[in-house]
Amino acid sequence: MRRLLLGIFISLLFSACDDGDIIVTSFDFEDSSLKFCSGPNKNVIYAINNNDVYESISLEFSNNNQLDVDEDGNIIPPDEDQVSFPLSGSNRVVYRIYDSEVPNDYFCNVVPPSSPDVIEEWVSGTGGTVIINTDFIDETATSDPDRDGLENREEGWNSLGEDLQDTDEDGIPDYLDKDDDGDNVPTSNELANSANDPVNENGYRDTDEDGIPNYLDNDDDNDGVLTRFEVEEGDEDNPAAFQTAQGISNYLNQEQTAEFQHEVYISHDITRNYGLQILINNLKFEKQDGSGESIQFETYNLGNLSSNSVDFPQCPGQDPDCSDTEEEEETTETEG
Ligand SMILES: [Ca+2]
Ligand SMILES: [Ca+2]
Ligand SMILES: [Ca+2]
Ligand SMILES: [Ca+2]
Repeated sequence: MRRLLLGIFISLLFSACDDGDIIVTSFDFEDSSLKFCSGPNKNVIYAINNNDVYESISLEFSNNNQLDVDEDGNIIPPDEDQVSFPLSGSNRVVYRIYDSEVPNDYFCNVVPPSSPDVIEEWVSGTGGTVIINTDFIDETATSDPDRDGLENREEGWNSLGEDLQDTDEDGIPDYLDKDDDGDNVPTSNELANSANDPVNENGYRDTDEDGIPNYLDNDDDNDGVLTRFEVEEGDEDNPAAFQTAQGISNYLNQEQTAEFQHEVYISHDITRNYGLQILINNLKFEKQDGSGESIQFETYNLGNLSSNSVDFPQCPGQDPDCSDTEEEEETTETEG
């Protein structure tokens, strides 16, 4: 409501109100988080309010715009920090008041629902611009975007994104790297102390007691053979599976020094969480009852939409098998 009133004041102060009377309508969506759905002909970002009054606000936009939708119907966050597109015939903001409760699946139905009835409707005119600001929401001290069991603050993260810790120097900072020491044993498997191995001062497994925890140690048993090479040919990405002595993997056994050199790396792909802030500049709502009434906002904050568990591919710098050109070639082959 505060935003709406501010918008009205701005309109009164800075623009000539020659479009008719201004009516204060409830636009109170402050407690609603935005939702998204993809319908047969359009995409809709919307909020529904069933408290006090039955109302909705929705941004409808065509399927051919700058926002892409994946096969599961989720918005793919744009690569750019900000994208914008104009409000026009197929891109519009609609505010409605209804005669009864609005169901959660009201939008994006193939067959439009017969109830509730719309008793008041405001639709955006032309001239407005949709602004979408995208940012990660897993860039906080206590997030764990690589899901290795360590929070960002334990992996050398900082809010400036400068001088980030990258233990294995593969170009992927530790807070996004699920194998921090690049030894092909995931960090999540190197923290736990399944045997009665020694631990370092922070309680993390430190098999060779050199003070470097296994998840940051590329030679866990300190036998001079890198963990990633204590494997069998054909099973290069699984050091844990290579056991020539009973019950203990060679990479944790100082007595076993069989070595097989290779250039295989485990997948470093992760998923990340994004927040999309939706703003409308120069939004002009026109009441759809022929009265000519309108409301103008210089900047209307529609709200925030989150997009979670979005695929985030990563390639270790040393890995010859997943460079960008390789991926493009593979894509072309699949399509051809
Ligand atoms: Ca790294
Ligand atoms: Ca990590
Ligand atoms: Ca590791
Ligand atoms: Ca070793």
